Amino acid sequence: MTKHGIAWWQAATGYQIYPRSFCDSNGDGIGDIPGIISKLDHLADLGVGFIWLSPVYASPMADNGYDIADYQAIAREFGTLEDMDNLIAEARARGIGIMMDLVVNHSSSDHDWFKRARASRTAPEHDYYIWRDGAADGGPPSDHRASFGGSAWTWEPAVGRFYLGHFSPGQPDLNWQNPALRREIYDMMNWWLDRGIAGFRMDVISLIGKDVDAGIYEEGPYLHGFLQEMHRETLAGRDIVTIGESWSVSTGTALLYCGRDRGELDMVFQFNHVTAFEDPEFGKFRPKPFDLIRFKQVLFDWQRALAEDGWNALFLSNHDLPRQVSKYGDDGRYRLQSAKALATAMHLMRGTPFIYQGEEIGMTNAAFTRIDQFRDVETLGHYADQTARGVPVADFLKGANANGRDNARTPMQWDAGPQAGFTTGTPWIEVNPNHATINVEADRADPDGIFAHYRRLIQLRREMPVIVTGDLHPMAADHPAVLAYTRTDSETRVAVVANLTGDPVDFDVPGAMEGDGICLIANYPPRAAIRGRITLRPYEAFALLQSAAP
Ligand code: TEU
Ligand code: CA
Repeated sequence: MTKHGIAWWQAATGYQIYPRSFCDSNGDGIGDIPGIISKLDHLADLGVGFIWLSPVYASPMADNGYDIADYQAIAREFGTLEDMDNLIAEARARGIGIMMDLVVNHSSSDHDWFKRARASRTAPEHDYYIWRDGAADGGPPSDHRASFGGSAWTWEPAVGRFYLGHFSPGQPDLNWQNPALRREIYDMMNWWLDRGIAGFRMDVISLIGKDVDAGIYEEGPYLHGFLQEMHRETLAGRDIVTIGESWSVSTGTALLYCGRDRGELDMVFQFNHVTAFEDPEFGKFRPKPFDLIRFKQVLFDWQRALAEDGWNALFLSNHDLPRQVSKYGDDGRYRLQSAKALATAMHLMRGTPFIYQGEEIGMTNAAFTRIDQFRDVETLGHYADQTARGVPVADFLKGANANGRDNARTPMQWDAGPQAGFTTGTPWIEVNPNHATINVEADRADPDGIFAHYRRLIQLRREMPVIVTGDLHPMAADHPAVLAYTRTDSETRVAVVANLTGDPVDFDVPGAMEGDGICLIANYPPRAAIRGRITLRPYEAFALLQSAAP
């Protein structure tokens, strides 16, 4: 990509499919690839440019596919390789690319590599994983905790060593120091790229450069060397898009991944706006109070950091995070208005927006009252850890409902019928009872629905270069209720204003965004001008196209 040219993925909007919960074609209660194909027209109507497909590879599903047993086979419950090829072709026929999820920090413990690795110290695959002797007392080599609870080290009697599972014992970490392993990964990536996929979303990519003996896991010393090698061996010269997921990347390190001359990735998924509101000790299961000023500061810092180089990914939701209308908006009285306000605020920033399935109709977090309603390895692991530490069950459940992953993984709500039209059988996790009113069919029938609003946002990005590449100027950074900014290029200015609270608020329009304008999008009757003091209605949001930049 050149500095002034626009790459296809910068003007496009991404859509994340979590296959298990999207659409079940055969009544086994599990979403599948033929189900996805049957819903491609919904996504084409929405206007998305590419789909980020969460993992569909062969897997025992300990972490719903983020534990891969065979990178070149499709999970039986999701379909076949032929189905996958059909999906790629059918999506392509609608102008939609398929971005695969690349999970190569770890494999499943069911992968053949690991089966051989754990059986013998002399198997070539033994060194594909990370083994250490026990401590002097026979315990684990370090006190490193697994992300999903318990020790990160698991004893393997057959080889008399511990292996590292940074997430869980079913997800042994791959040893990127081994060149033969790296070769296998690059060959596998090329095999997928040659099938016509549009790129990769790389799971927890900042972990691959770890230095275990130095206790460095995130953004370790080998990371960027490996990413550059990967780029040379697989990505270079292909018209694809890549995005690396990292829970540790900061504005200070982002350009190391996605700077234009780095030869690594196109974008990063960063989470600074999420971790800013987690408890330092109990993490996500004990949320900290939300603070809009801090939140805006994080988002605007990222806009500033990637203003000249690199590229932002814009999102509030995914399969690991709560539904955004429940977390940052109001999923009751102002569900419609707040879903649209959040979308307006995010989609008109500089970067590539990502929509998580169901977000386009304002799906909400499911509420669970018992631990046996949860399926997620993370929630169940932390439940065990935290209740053992004395956290009362009711307190844990409160945190799990606020920030647990399953609450956003309930089936896609297609219609008001039984099981929301997701399956004719029994879904793998309960359908949210509010599908009686919140569903695709009902929302799409409403010209003022959330779907129509998203479709308009996506179209604006496709049609207006200022939304893709215009400069972003934060406005009223200290306002406790309003998120506002302008986007400018030499010809145009777009003013974006969103009240992110459920109260009417007074807003003194900053001089740099005062003026008449053409309303591009709004969730209340359109305004034709903003100047002086205006009163915004609950969750009111709009964008005005104004005359040339000052
Ligand atoms: O998530 C990265 C990750 O670090 C998560 O554990 C995250 O901290 C947590 O889910 C926040 O709630 C990726 C995938 O997106 C996630 O689904 C996988 O479980 C994880 O990697 C392991 O592959
Ligand atoms: Ca199925």
